[in-house]
Amino acid sequence: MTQPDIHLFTAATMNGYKPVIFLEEAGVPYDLTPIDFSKQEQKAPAFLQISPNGRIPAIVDRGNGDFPAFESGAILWYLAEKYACFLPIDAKARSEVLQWVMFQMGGVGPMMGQAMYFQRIAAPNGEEHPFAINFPSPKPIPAQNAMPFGEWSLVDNVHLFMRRPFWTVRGFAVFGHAGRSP
Ligand SMILES: N[C@@H](CCC(=O)N[C@@H](CS)C(=O)NCC(=O)O)C(=O)O
Repeated sequence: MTQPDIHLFTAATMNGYKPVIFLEEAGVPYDLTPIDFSKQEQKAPAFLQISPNGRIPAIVDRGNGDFPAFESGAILWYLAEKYACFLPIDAKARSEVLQWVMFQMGGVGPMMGQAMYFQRIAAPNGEEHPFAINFPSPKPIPAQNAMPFGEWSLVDNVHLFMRRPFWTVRGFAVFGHAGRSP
């Protein structure tokens, strides 16, 4: 039996869901290796060849010379181009989607990750730092300032950005984070 092109390395986390959502929504075959953080599998030398930052998600595209990709936003972008879906072709529409993917990657994701670390890991372990805990965490964006269609506001209305006509890699990038607050 032929193997699917995409082999995914992931775990059940907010970033880990992103390529899974893409692959399921696109209906393309893939297989996956679950990465067990408790065993530090994300830092194993073989995995670092695929994901140099030692984090999930990552993919290997067997259909493209075993091309490796890490960083969830870059993976979504790569998959969108490979399968020609969930990323508009028109330059302005495409840029608009990618602006929000970048916003998620550079803002929402890291800020929520850091907030969660200080609130849920450091504090219960005796490292309670109010300065870090009170550092501004991502706030809902007023709908009128969000998407032209009111499609997406950060955490206050998950189902709006999921509406099918607007379902692109932008939605896949924010889905895992949108329903949670640090
Ligand atoms: N910017 C990266 C973040 C990836 C990331 O933080 N992954 C976490 C899980 S959500 C991870 O692998 N953590 C394990 C570790 O840091 O050792 C992306 O979007 O792919």
